[in-house]
Amino acid sequence: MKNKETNLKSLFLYPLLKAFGCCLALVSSLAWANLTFENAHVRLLPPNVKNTAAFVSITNTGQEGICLVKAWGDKSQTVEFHDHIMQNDMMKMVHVPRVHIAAGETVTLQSGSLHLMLLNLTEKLKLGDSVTFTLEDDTEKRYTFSATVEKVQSSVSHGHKHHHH
Ligand SMILES: [Cu+2]
Repeated sequence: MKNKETNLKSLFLYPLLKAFGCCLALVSSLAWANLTFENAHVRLLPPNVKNTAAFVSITNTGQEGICLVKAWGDKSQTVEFHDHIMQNDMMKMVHVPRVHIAAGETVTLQSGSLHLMLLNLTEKLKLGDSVTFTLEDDTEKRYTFSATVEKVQSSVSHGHKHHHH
């Protein structure tokens, strides 16, 4: 009799535990960081140029802010976040160590502003080529997107010299 009772209990308990476990998983997946990428493209430059830039709109569709700290690409040795600042009346590119994207916010990487810098290209990029990028946040979660090589008009065309450090 006692055994039967225990079995009955565990029969009821088991689905309850399962449901509870599912609930937990659902809650944590809602809190998961997520980014979406739109309009990703890489600037086409003459084949002898070893560095170029990539642009993309990044939207944080999660419920928490995301802080991007690392970037890689499959067509260059190094990928860095860069921004343009005015220094001594000159437009200058600077390395940005972290890019923060608040929950629900879109950060647009564009010509003349924040961008991904591809340093030391490992192959010659042609129009229409695809470059795959991986970004990593400060919790080591990774996000991947692809960008197409396109002709991009420079928005820094009002007489400022483009100095690379
Ligand atoms: Cu740059």
